[in-house]
Amino acid sequence: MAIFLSKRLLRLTVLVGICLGVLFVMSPRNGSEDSAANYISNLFPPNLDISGGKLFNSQSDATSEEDQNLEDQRYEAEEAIEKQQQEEEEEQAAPKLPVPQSQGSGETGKTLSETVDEEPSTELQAGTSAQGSATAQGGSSVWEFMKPSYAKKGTRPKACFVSLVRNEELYTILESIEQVEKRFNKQFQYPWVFLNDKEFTEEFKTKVSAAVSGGVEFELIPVEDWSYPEFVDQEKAARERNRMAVEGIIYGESESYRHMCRFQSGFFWRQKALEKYDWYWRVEPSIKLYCDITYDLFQWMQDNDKAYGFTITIHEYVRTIESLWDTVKSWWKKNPQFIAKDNLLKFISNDDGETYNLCHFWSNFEVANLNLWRSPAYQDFFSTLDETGNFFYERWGDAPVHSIAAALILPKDKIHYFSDVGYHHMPYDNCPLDRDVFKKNKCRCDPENDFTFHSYACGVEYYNAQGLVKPDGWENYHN
Ligand SMILES: Nc1nc2c(ncn2[C@@H]2O[C@H](COP(=O)(O)OP(=O)(O)OP(=O)(O)O)[C@@H](O)[C@H]2O)c(=O)[nH]1
Ligand SMILES: [Mg+2]
Repeated sequence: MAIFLSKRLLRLTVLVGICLGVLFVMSPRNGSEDSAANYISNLFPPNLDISGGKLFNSQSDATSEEDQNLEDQRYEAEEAIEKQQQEEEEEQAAPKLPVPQSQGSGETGKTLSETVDEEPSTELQAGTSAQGSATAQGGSSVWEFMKPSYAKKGTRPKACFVSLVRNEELYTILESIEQVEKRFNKQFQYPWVFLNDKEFTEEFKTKVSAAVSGGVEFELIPVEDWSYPEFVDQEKAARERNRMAVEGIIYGESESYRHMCRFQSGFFWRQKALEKYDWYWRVEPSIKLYCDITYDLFQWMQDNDKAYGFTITIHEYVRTIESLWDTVKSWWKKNPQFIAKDNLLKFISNDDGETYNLCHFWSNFEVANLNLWRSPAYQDFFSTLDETGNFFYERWGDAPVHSIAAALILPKDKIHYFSDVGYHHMPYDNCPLDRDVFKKNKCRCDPENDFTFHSYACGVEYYNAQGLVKPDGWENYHN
């Protein structure tokens, strides 16, 4: 075996020597030793091993012709691998998003809706939802999926308030309940659902039950909906939290805040207590309702084919969502069938999707249809986001997650701004600017404090994206 190996080694050494000699003769005359070496190495694929050791097959009697064949095959295989790697890298690179024609930038010349039109419509799996009320019968859009929950216009919708809350927030949630009951729910008596990652105390349940006018349920969140998925590296998550704490990022150090944001993004709508409902209104501790709400918001949403309603818009802290938009873009590229025709992209991007402008609906107030989040499109969107682990490594908030999804997967006319709902969550107000609404609904807020057109809010982006006429004097608020 040793003799066989050394004979072959000798043959190869001679062969390599001849080749190197020829190459040296062909190399540039005025080059240094380095340039000659570069010239030679550039003739080979970068990852080809020319050391010789691996060219031997010590288990066979292969002739030099067979050696050559093996070498050729190996070369071809390496080329194929390289080509595949290159294709994969191109695939993963941030996609160029379609540019609406109305912008006239002339890049790809395609609007999102055109992309959707051209794409063969991908049949969605029929989803299950509240007592079968939104079982999709096919169709590629989220709206198709949600439509069954709009079938009974003019009737009372299956709706509830939902509050994720801690036992220690008993008195601040009681303040919120009092506001909502006084200004709205005493007329309508919609039920409340309270969710907690810890068991609610008896005191909490007793005092809250006494404060609400309709039914009430208290539900413990299953531990798997409020814990680390196995693919998250918890040590890395802890390191990133420490880094954010040092940088002074709000809630940067908080582990529970991250669980909360992930839960509100991907799990609240899966809770058992919500299965029987199509609609929810999210209520947080210490909020205020400044005006009477004299009509049924849920039924209005249902009867007017709305899916997502909000009161305040705001910009996100960029440090908390650094890689979110790239993740969204690659999801978008892979799933054009989920992007709504006539979506609200302009609200969340000033450059046709190239970058995120940080605008979002402030999710501490939401009146929305649960089937939006139950839809295959949103579930796919959430899973894609979740798999990055960045709810934990960064600090992705449920507000940008909900808002980006709603802006992309819903037609824009399904999204509604409740300009008439006076609302406060520390430190911002939505205070009706319309004098008649203000008077009729007995508002108790200072219109001067209305946040809608403030430069840190995104009211301007929203009105522009929806093609709405801004109220007279809005510029005075834009500071
Ligand atoms: N059960 C439970 N609820 C939580 C936890 N953290 C936050 N929440 C609730 O989740 C909602 C959002 O949390 P907040 O602390 O208000 O977050 P935020 O609105 O971004 O921040 P603030 O400006 O401080 O209000 C609130 O309804 C909280 O009561 C938690 O660890 N457990
Ligand atoms: Mg809050």
